[in-house]
Amino acid sequence: MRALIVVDIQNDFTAGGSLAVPGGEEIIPLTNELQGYFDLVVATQDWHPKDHQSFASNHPGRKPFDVLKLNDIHQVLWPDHCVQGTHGAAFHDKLNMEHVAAIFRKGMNPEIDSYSGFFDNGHLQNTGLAGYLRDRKVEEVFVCGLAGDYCVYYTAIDALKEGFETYFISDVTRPIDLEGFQKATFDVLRQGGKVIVASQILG
Ligand code: VGL
Ligand code: ZN
Repeated sequence: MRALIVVDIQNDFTAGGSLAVPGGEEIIPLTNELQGYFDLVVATQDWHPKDHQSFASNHPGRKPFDVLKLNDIHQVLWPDHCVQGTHGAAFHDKLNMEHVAAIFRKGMNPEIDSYSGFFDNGHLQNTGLAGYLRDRKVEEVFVCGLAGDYCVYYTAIDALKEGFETYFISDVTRPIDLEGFQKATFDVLRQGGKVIVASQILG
């Protein structure tokens, strides 16, 4: 079975959002089209409480994109984004959610960030995604969404660690930082994943 994991296509990561990824909304038409080619489609949703420690606003004197150690883990500080129940946290209106079988929310623990759809950044707690995919006999996972150098990248790496054959769809994502994205795709390859483009699936 083949699953598509649609990562964090939410208002705050697209045009007009508080942490808008350049061109983020451009990937929505292909994301919608791809869904028809999979046995299973799941989505992840960044879903933070207001007091989340990844927000610069919760560290007086710090500003967005500063870096610090949070409980011993490297942490980029972000603008407030994807706050639970807000418009910014909702999926983009143009994203087709009709065929999405399950939504895995992440980033709820205020003390730790969670880029991957599988685990928090300390690998302390899992979201249930790996077990869900295994229950449905998924062996191959394909990842797309936002942002390519953060949540999509970490989701792909954890998929590999969990033993799934993993495909990173490089033209159905956009990064926050281009250099980080190049590193991310090399790392996916190095760890045994495949980097592909949508046309290889759509035919
Ligand atoms: C993300 C930064 C902070 C992402 C989430 O979805 O890539 N990036 N939270
Ligand atoms: Zn976040």
